[in-house]
Amino acid sequence: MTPMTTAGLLHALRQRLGVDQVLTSDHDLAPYVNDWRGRFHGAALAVLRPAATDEVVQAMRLCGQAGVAVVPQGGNTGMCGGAVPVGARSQVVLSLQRLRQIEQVDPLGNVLTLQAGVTLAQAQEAAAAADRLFPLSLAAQGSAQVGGAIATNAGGTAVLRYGGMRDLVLGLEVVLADGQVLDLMRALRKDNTGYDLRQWFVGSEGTLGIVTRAVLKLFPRPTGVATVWLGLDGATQAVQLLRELQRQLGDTLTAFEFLDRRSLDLVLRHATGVVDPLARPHPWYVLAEVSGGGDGAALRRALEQALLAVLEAGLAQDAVLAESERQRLALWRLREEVSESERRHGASLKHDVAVPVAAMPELVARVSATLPAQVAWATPHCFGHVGDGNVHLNVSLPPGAPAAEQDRVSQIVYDHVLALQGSISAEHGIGQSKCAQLVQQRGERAVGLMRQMKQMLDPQGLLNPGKVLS
Ligand code: FAD
Ligand code: 2HG
Ligand code: ZN
Repeated sequence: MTPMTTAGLLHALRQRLGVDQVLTSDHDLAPYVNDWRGRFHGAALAVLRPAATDEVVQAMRLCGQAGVAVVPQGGNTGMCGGAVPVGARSQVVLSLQRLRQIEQVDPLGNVLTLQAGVTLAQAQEAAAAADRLFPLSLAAQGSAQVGGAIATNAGGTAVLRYGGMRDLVLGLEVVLADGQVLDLMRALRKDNTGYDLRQWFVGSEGTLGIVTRAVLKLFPRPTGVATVWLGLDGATQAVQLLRELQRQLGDTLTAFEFLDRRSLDLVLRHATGVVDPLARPHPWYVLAEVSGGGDGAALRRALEQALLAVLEAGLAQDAVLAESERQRLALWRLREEVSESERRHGASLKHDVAVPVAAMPELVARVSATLPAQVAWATPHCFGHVGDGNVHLNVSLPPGAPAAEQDRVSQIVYDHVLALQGSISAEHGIGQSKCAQLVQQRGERAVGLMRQMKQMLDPQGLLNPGKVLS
């Protein structure tokens, strides 16, 4: 068969998807080929905007015939450049943004069936309208899509109680590289019929298939909530505080986030309408939340009692409880605005790392001591998810910081992480920015097996080349 020309491909795609859904002008392409931080810039032949699984199939088949690679894209909020094409202008971006139907909310089965382009916020709203909770929550939830969260195995602020995306996916529909549809759309809590193929695609960052639909777990919607902001002396106290609050409050403790003073300073400087809620500065802060059934009064009493004990024990130095929903949201903003404030401050190196929870203070201590000693400008600010051992050890870049020094900074962080049996990507994925570290992290044998999986599912290398496995 004669390979299809570029013009032939674009013509055929326009016939199948509609003229308006195949974008080619530089102006139209710009939001799809640059990431939100302005760190990754790509080029594309076109952006495709199918509206249904069948159109994704047609696009995949045509691109396969033409030998043109496809970069699946959700909300383009990813941190590792996974949704931005790499290389010459020879790939197409396939945006899932028009697959945005909530298909079914089943309150009895506690499941939500939807298309992949639904945003996390829309999924939460659909669940809430049926008096249920879809728990995955992160600051980009207004733009990040369910398909993107599945493809990155996203974490966020509710993992402590509800798990990450891998734990929340019951069923999936995936369009494979050859255009076949893999139907794994079950709503089963138990299913031991052979290998769990769903999990191959969760966290595969668009390199093994395109997620088009999903069945997600729902939970009872908490009716009561109480939120507290605490000032702490250090990371060691944060882990002790977590365990003590869990001991006293059990599973009602649904969030336990932390940030250091540097991170809070970024927010106070760059976000609007925010104030430091405590009278004096502290080296560390924790945002803790309890939630559950009832009107919240009992939860609040239990939290108040626990706070008295932890303040008495010196695990926290000061605390402020939210007195209203407005105050609760204001406390959350202090945590959720860190990434955006960091971006406004300028370019930064991101290190989304995890270690066993008890080792988190040691990691922070080692990195904070050694980094600035070895590279003068490299003082990290730390924030993240204590219960998951997941720290974001980000470093703001001075203008003109040499690339070699930037690489050295990341390598120093990663060496400490690996020495503590940790992970160089806790929740953001590998994308295009961490491919070089994958073998060091996972070892030749595991990465070799990943390559075999990729070869089996995508022998032509059509899906998101240059990501995860370089
Ligand atoms: P994109 O960025 O579009 O894509 C990400 C990857 O998934 C790419 O490799 C892409 O090819 C692939 N992909 C996208 N859709 C599909 C699909 N349907 N099928 C197959 N592959 C697909 N992440 C966290 O884990 N925790 C956080 O707390 C968190 N907080 C954030 C806060 C802010 C302010 C921002 C901007 C981002 C944050 N993120 C966080 C990162 C990001 O939001 C998540 O990784 C999210 O899951 C990405 O979703 P997306 O739809 O934007 O995916
Ligand atoms: C968070 O925890 C996100 O807020 C973003 O994972 C982290 O901006 C980052 O580095
Ligand atoms: Zn995070």
